[in-house]
Amino acid sequence: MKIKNVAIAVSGIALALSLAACGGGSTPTADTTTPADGGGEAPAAEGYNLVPKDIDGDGYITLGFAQVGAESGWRTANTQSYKDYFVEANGFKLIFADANQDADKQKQDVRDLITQGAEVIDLAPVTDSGWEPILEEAKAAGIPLIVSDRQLSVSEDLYLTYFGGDMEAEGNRAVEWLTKYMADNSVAEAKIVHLQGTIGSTAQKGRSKALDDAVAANANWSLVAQQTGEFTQAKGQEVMESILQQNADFNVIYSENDDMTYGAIDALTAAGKKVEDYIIISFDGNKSAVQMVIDGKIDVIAECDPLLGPQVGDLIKKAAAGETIAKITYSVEGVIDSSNAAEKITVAFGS
Ligand code: GYE
Repeated sequence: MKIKNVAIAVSGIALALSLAACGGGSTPTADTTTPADGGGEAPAAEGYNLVPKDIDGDGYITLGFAQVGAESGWRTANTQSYKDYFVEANGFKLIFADANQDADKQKQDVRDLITQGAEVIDLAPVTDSGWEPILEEAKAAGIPLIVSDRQLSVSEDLYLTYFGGDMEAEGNRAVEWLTKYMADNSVAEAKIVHLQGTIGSTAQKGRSKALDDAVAANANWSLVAQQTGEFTQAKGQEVMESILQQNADFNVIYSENDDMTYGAIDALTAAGKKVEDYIIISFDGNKSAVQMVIDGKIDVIAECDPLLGPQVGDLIKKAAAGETIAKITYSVEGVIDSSNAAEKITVAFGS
């Protein structure tokens, strides 16, 4: 046991050095000494011992990224941040799999990444359930698995670490903003149209829970409609069109991402409604959405950071070097409204 620990520590340092060397442009040294399972005294992260490493000895860690799809501006920025970061100059290679928002396809994607030679897998799960068998397969194959962007309802011994937003906290920030806005502006009632994201994703579950809880707690808040727009602009527009056709009476739109918000705003405009007459709450913080806050169309955006590639890369390097990393790391996020939009647009992602 002791000898094994020393070997792991040394190989971890060797890999860290080889990754650092890659950054500097020199030829990386292969690390072939680490056994498949870390198994050292300090776990890679709580309840989990597999350590990311260069299994095939080609000098790079190959990341298999099981991505959700290409449904939104957030997603485009997220994918790009992985493609930009996981390159040989940073000590990595990337195999990219797009699940096209299909949870079943994504399960096969993870299996394929294992057979294609991924040395660590990053899973951004479409939905949060049914993952145990696949995660066990990855573990049995000695491939550490990172969860990013959306969380999973599985026990913590099945994955190394989670990195991404705290979706319920994002929802709570939006709800707190609305509570204060109503008090400051003497708005007596919130009659809410709720556009939900992909049902069963933690992005939807957390953001929806925050609103459902607030509606239950406030007698003057009610849900006029609650329907999924699947995180896309087209579906957001379609759902809002049908709500408008039913002549629903509402003054608040709680839309779980910017793309559905764009669709809803298009539907309002096409129906001859004045966008400024509604309190519009959105999530993410794409540059065009922040511009809409400046223009007075969107009232508040609960931020969600898509630029996860370098941050996940950092965690992988730390774990590879033998450090114990946090089981969960939430992105630092706030809200964007008229008070800070001019400053936030200068650093906003996307277009
Ligand atoms: O808010 C939405 C995307 O999972 C946080 O997915 C992500 C969400 C994001 O489609 O725009």
